[in-house]
Amino acid sequence: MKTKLEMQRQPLNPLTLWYTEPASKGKTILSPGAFNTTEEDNLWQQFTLPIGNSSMGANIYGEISQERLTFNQKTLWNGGPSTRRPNYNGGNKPIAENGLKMSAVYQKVIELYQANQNEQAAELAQQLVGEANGYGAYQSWGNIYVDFLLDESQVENYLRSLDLTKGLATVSFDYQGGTFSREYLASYPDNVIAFQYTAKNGKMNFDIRFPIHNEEKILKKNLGKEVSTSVFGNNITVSGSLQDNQLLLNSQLQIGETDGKVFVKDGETLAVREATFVTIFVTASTDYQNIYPDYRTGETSQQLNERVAKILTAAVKKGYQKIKADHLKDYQQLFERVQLKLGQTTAPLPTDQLLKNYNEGLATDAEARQLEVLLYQYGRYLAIASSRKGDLPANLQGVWQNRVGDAERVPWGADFHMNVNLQMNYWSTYNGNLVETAYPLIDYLNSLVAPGKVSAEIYFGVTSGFTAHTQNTPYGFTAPGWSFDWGWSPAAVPWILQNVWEYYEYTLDDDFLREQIYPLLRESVALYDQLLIKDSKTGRLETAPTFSPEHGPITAGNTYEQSLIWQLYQAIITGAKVLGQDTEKISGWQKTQAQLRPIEIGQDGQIKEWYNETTLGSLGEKNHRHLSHLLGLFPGNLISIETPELLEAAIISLNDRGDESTGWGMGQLINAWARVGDGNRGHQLIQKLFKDGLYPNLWDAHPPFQIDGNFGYTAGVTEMLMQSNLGFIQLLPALPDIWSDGFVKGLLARGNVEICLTWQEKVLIETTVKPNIKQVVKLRYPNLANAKVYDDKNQQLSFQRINQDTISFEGAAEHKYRVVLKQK
Ligand code: FUC
Repeated sequence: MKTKLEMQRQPLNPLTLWYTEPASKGKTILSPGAFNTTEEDNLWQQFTLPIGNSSMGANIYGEISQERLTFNQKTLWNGGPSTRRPNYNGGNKPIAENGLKMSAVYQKVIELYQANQNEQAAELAQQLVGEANGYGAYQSWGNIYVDFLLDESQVENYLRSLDLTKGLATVSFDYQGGTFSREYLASYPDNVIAFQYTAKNGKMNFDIRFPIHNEEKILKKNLGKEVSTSVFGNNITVSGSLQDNQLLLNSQLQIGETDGKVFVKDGETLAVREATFVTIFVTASTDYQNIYPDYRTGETSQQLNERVAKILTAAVKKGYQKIKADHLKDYQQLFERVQLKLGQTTAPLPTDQLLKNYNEGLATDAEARQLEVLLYQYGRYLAIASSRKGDLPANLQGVWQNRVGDAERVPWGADFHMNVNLQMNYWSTYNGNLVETAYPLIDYLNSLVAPGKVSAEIYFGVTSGFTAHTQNTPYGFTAPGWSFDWGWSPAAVPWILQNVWEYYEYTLDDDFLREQIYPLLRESVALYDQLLIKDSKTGRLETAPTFSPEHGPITAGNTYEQSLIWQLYQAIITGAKVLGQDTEKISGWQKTQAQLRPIEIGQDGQIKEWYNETTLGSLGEKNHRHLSHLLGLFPGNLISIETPELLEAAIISLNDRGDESTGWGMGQLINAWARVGDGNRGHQLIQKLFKDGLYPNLWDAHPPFQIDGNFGYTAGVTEMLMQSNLGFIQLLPALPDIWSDGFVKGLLARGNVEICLTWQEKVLIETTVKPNIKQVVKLRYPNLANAKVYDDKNQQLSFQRINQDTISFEGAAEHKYRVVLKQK
C-alpha cells in the first residue's frame, strides 16, 4: 500500500487523530494487560477509533476490504435479576460465613476495636463481604462487517481519522482511479450511528452484516445471547435476549439513501451494488430501565422492536445530511466551549508516529504541544461521547467494550468502580465546561439509594441511610464485593458524592441542589450520623472497620475515610444553609465534623495513611498506585496552600509514592502535583503517562484499556492552568516552564465563572472573567493587585485588594471583565 499523504492531502486540523493504515496493520506498543487480552483485543484497544452518543458506541477499524466496527449499547449487561437468580439481592449476604447475622458481625468488630483487640477485629471484618452471583459484566453487542472485495495492493493515499472538532470519523483512499470515502458519526439528538459512504470516479459494491458477539464458548456458561436475525428489504434486525438474565435486546441496521441496488443476499446479509453514495443507520436498545428492583421497562420483545424501529425510521426519513447538521450543532456547542493553545503546530505526522516521536524525544516542542493539546481535548470528546443525559454514566471503558463473558474476560466487568475510577471519569467534567455530561452520574447515584438502603440495613443494622462499596453495576449491586481486600469501601459513597456536590459548586443551581443533590447527601449523612464511634484514646470520631483502597491493614479509622466523611459533612452543612433546610441539624453536623479524627503527620513528616503508621513504609506497600490518604489534597481541599504544614507532608508522601503507576494512577498524580503548585513535576508526569500509559489511539492503558486515565489527564491539565477549590480562583497555579506561552478559553471555575487566560514567557498577561451568575469574583495570581480591571464597555472598574496577590470585584451575570496585568 503506497502513501503519498504529505503531498496529496491538505494539512489536517490539529485536533484530529489520524493514521495512514487500517487498525489491523497497527504495531502494538505496551503490554496487552491481564484479563486474557488476546492479540485481537489488543489491536482493538490500541488502534480502533471510538465514536459514541453515550448510549451507543462503535469502534472503527477502517479496514479496506473488510471494514469492521465493534458495536456497543451501554445497558447490555449480564447479572442482576434473572429467572436463574430468583433471590438476587444486590450481592448482599444477610448471614456471614461464620453463621452470624452480618450486622452482628459488624457490631462485634466495633466492640473488638473498642476493646483494643485490633487484630481480632481485623480478622473478623473479613467476614463482611457479599456474593459474586449476579454481579455480571458489560457485554459487547456485536460487529458490523462491510465486505468490499477490493485488492488492497492497489490502494493509495489511505487515511483514517477522528476529528475532535466535529465528532466525525473518516476513512478514505484512492483505488483504481477513484476515491472512496467513509464518514461515521454517533448522533445524540437522533440516537443513531450513521454512516455515509461515497465513491468518486468509481462504484461501491459491498455486503453488510451485523452479527452479534457470542464467541469464546460463552454459550456453555449461559453468558451468551439468544438472538434471531431477520433481513428484509433494506433492514437487518437482530433481536433476542441475554441468556444470563433474559434482558431483551434489539438492534437494527438500515440502508438509507443510495443510488445503488440493495437486495437481501442471505439470512444475515444485505448487498449493495454499483453505488456512488450510500447512507446507513444503526440503532439499538434493551428493555433495561434503572429502577429498583426489576430494572426492566416491562416491554415485550415486540414493543422493544417497535421502539427501536421508530427511532430508525425517523432517522432514515430525516436523512444523513440533516442528522449530521444536528449532530454538529449538538456536539460543537459543548466541545467548542474550551480552546487551548500551548504553541502547538499541525504536524504532518500521523498520531501514532507523533506519539512515538514524543516518547523518543524526537518531537519538536510545537509537535509535543500538539499531542498534549490533542489528548486534553480528547478527554472532553470522550466525555461528550460517553456521558449524556438519560443514560448510565461512563463505565470503566466509557461505552466501548469488545468482549463478552464474565469479569474474567471483560476487564473488571467494565463496571462502575468507586474507589477512584468512576470519580476520575468525572474530574474533568465541570472545569472542562461540560456540566451537562454529569447528569448520568447524578442520576445513577440517585438510583443507588434504594438498593443501598438494603445494604446499609444488612451490613450495618441501621434503618436509615444508604451505602455502596468499591464495585457496582446497573442492577443496584451495592454489597461490599466478595472479598474484603478490595470490596469493602463504604467511603466510596461520600467520595463519589463529592463529584455530585461539585455540580452545585460549579453551577450554583439551587433548584437542582434541592431536587437532585441534597436528598442524596442527606441519605449518606443519615448513615454516618449512626456509624461514627468514639476512639477511646483520642476521644475523636471515626468509623470502623476501615480499609484504605486495596492497601495495608484493616483499622478503626484511616485518613481515606476520615477525609471523605469530613468532606461529606462540609457539603451538607453548606447545602443546608443555602436551601434553608434542616437548619436545626446544622450545629450538630458542625460538631460532628469538628470531632472527626484529623489528618496526622508521621515520623518522616509524611501524611499518615493509617493512624498506627509510624515512619514511611512502616505499613503498606512501596509505590502503591492508590493515593487514598491524599484525597484531602485532590480532589478535596483539606490539604492546600492554606495549610502549609500538611502541604509539606503531602509532598513527602507524594515523593514516596513516586511517579511509576498505572495509567489512571499517573492521571491522579498530575492532579495532585497541580494542587501542590508544581507544574514542572506535573509535566514530568504527563511525559510519563504518554510513555507508559497511552496507546496509539490515545486511549489510556491500565493496561488493558481503562478510560479513567484519559479523564484524569484532562482534569490535571485544567488544574495546572486554573484552580477554584479554595474560595478563590487561582490563575496559572502550576504552569510548567515548557508551556511558557499560551492561551486558554472557556474553563469553568466554581461559582459558574468562565475564565480565559493569556500568558507569555510564563507570565499572565490578561484574564477574561465571565460570571454566568451575578457574584463577587475573587482571583489570585502573584501581584494581581497591580492589575487593572475593565468592564464590557472598557471602563476601568475599581476592585478590592484583599492582599497583594488576591483581588475581588462585583461581577454581573453574563458580563465580561478583563483583568490586565501587563500590556501586550
Ligand atoms: C481499582 C484499581 C485497579 C483497577 C480497578 C478497575 O480497583 O485498584 O487498578 O483500576 O479499579
